[in-house]
Amino acid sequence: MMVADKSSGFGRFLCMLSPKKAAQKSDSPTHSNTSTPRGSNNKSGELERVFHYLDENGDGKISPSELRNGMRAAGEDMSAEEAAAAVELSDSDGDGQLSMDDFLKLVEAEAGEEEKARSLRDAFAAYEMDGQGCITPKSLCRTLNQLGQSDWTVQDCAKMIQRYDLNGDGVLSFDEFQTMMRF
Ligand SMILES: [Ca+2]
Ligand SMILES: [Ca+2]
Ligand SMILES: [Ca+2]
Repeated sequence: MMVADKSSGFGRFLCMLSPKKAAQKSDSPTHSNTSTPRGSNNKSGELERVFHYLDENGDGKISPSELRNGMRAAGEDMSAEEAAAAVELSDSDGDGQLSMDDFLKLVEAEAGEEEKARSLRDAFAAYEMDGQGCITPKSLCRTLNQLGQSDWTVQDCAKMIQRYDLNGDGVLSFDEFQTMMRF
């Protein structure tokens, strides 16, 4: 739970920082003369800018305190311990700092998680009982039928839900759905 909260905070931070805020640092008065082709390495170029933005002392690495300062500038409070943990997570060579590669890995992992969470939410919304915030046997059955799985009965769906219904209320919450999708 704590890890998830932290990572979503970091994702928000990346959204706030990149690419517009980072772009503001390069002081071009007009946007029109930056006619760089929007090629395939556009995204990693943006991330490089974010990296250099975070790297305050310019040593090519992001220390936990630099990460923390960057987060604070973006309006995210992060404790020294959290910053150290976030760095440690992607620190491949164990020097306690993020190299460019480490940073790209961290961002990629973050983007992957966000993407996964988004598609899970979409999937959940498709199966969810309208306005109830949960998947019921009826709503699951209805959606499966719509998807062409017409041999699924409400009883089948109830059984299916039972297997992943951790709190036993007969319906799937998003958390339970998430657990189910891991298998
Ligand atoms: Ca640095
Ligand atoms: Ca490192
Ligand atoms: Ca439940």
